[in-house]
Amino acid sequence: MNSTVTPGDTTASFPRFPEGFFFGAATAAYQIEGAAREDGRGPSIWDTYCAEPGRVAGGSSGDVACDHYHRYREDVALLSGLGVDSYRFSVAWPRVQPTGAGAPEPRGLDFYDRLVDELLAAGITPAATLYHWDLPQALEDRGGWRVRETAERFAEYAGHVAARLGDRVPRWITLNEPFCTAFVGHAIGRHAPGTREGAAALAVAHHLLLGHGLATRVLRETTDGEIGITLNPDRLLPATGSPADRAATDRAETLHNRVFLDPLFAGHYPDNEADTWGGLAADPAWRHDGDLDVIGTPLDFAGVNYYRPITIADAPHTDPDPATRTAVDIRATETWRDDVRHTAMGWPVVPSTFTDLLTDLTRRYPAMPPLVITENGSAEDDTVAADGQVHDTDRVAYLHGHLHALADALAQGVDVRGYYVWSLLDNFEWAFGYDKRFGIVRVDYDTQERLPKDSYRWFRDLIADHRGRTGGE
Ligand code: IFM
Repeated sequence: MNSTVTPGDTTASFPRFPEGFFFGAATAAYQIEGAAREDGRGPSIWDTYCAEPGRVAGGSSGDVACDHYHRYREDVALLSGLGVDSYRFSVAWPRVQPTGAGAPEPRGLDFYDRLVDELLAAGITPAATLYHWDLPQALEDRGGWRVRETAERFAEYAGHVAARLGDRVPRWITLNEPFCTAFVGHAIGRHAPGTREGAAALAVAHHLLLGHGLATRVLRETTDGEIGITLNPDRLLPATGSPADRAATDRAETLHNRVFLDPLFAGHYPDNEADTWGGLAADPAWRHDGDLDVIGTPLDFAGVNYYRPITIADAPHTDPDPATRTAVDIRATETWRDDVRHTAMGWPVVPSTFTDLLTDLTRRYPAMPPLVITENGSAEDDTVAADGQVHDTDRVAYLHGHLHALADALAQGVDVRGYYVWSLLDNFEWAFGYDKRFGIVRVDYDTQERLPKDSYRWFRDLIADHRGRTGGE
């Protein structure tokens, strides 16, 4: 199958997907909703983080974002025009429980109720993510994900959302990318809460998994919908064939992937922890008997977010600069590659690594449920051309390459049920603020005008082509 496309070539042949394969678009609450202080929403750790000088590019925040809270009908109409089978959104915990505990705020649930009904009326299957990083600040003040109690609160929150939406939402995702919460949030410090805490980051990873398992059990009792978790497993490649770089890649594999995949889908913790963490996890008091059973509660699908490969080299010395040092030092570093294009995020574009990741996951975790690609896409330096349109040829080429790579994985026997593009809209890209645009629809943040890009039309045509041949989801 042809996996290459030259930039600008939007007519190259579409990849083929099996009957029943579904297509969607994804977003997340804090990145698009705005309305940060409306209808009883409580503060989240991202509100706090954004308010701290120097944390987010341009000093921006999700206070207004894409104003989706008020414009969701327009956004559902865009989804409808795209022809997607499904829309993946996230529910903001601080809208549902402003302090992360206690009775739900009905106005918060009402918003998701309206959104779900709007989607269903448009013939679009809602897929709800329960946690896409916006922890209620009140829970952070009580220890956040460092403490077991937050896992229990998360399960209660899941129950409230499922009680209201469970009759109409057939696809549920507990967590989005726990790697980012645990390590980008608590070891690198580039996401909220923005700390560098060493062992606490490992406790966070564990409590996230525990919360996922507890929430899965509550969802099972409350809804008939499919339940999964979204991870961002990385395709890690050693910079050279040297034993040192290979060993560094093994450690990175544990940090990025195995810390989540092994407990979820193999029933144990990684067997190379001592080598990876050094003394950090010598006494993991946060692990209790029976936790692995909860974490391994069977799922209907595993969500995979994939963007780029990471090249790893051995880095034997701890970074002496406290400003850049991470609190979990696995003696490995990411290296730049000169041989490929990079997106506006500086991420290398190598679609074949997507195929490799998926085939490798299936081989290493035979007990893994079917996969759903819950995010894939690229940030590009889009401009509005003289004709008033956004001709985002690089994004089209990226999507084309990655969808062909996905089709290649399917052809090799990997069971993938659907694909969500990231993202429907340009939005708040966390510490990068509004500088990075991932949308297939441009958002003018001054006017809130939505402008579909060439990639929107390309994806729309791909979906129509698929449906024309197979009938769709
Ligand atoms: O914008 C994020 C999203 O919130 C989680 N996955 C990666 C995307 C791009 O960085």
